[in-house]
Amino acid sequence: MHDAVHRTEHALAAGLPPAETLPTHLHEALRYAALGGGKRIRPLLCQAAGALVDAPPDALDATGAAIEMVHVYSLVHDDLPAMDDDDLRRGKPTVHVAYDEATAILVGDALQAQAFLTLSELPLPAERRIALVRELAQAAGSRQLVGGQAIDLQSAGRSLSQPALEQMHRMKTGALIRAAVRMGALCGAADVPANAALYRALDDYSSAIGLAFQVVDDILDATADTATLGKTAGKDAYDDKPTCVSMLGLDASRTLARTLNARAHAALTPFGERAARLGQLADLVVQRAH
Ligand code: GRG
Repeated sequence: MHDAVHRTEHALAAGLPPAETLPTHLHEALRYAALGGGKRIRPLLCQAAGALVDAPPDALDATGAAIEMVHVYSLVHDDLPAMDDDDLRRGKPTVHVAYDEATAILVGDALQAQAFLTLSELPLPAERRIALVRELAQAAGSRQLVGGQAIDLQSAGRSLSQPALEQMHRMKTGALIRAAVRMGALCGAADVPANAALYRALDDYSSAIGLAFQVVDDILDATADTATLGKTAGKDAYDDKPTCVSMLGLDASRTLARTLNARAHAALTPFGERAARLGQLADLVVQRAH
């Protein structure tokens, strides 16, 4: 995993415009946002799913970097005063604090465009590149990531039913996680109908860990301190946001995270040892909350 994180870091550093490229202020901020931080869970998932189908490692590295670019853009925009208004992310000042608001908006815009440019230039056949672009565009769009964020912003101070909360999390957090897993597989097994069982199992896996990821994020927001998280702790309660912890309580949330982990592992059973890395990633997500 350490090696995979290193490869992602390298692919991101190589895939982003150098800080000396005009406008230097923007590119400096862009690299500040994207490099040297974060758990890189989505690229790790992409690489682990790709390993299952013997996808070419260089394509997986660049694909993981593209997914991370979309993720970082979403974090930079989420931290803006118009959204979550946060001043700490990955243990350092958020982009609008370190630079300014306009720069943070532009950093997000540029990262999103760079992600799709990266996919369009992958060392893969054209139809595979189109399938990857489509997958990421669907996950990042208004029916998934952006839509989930819109619902989240509307729901502050309101109560949501448990299915509505779950739906929001599937859109806001789960969609990009699902895309990361599917895109890793697409790098090696492009024919989805011919590999229907594989994609069904991977979707079951990512649906479980996508939700577990959010449950754990809610638990950590309620239990960990700011220094450990690298972002402001206790923000959900402060913003009066409905979360898994506020609805179910801490113990039931921890039990749910463990149940979802078991579900993720069950989905991987048909692949045996070949899916060991995906299994370890599910454990990594859930163990953070204990
Ligand atoms: C602005 C379009 C738009 C979307 C924002 C990312 C996001 C959607 C909101 C952030 C708030 C939040 C707590 C989301 C749920 C879980 C999540 C995405 C956490 C951050 O991801 P990690 O834990 O972060 O993988 P690192 O820093 O490790 O990459």
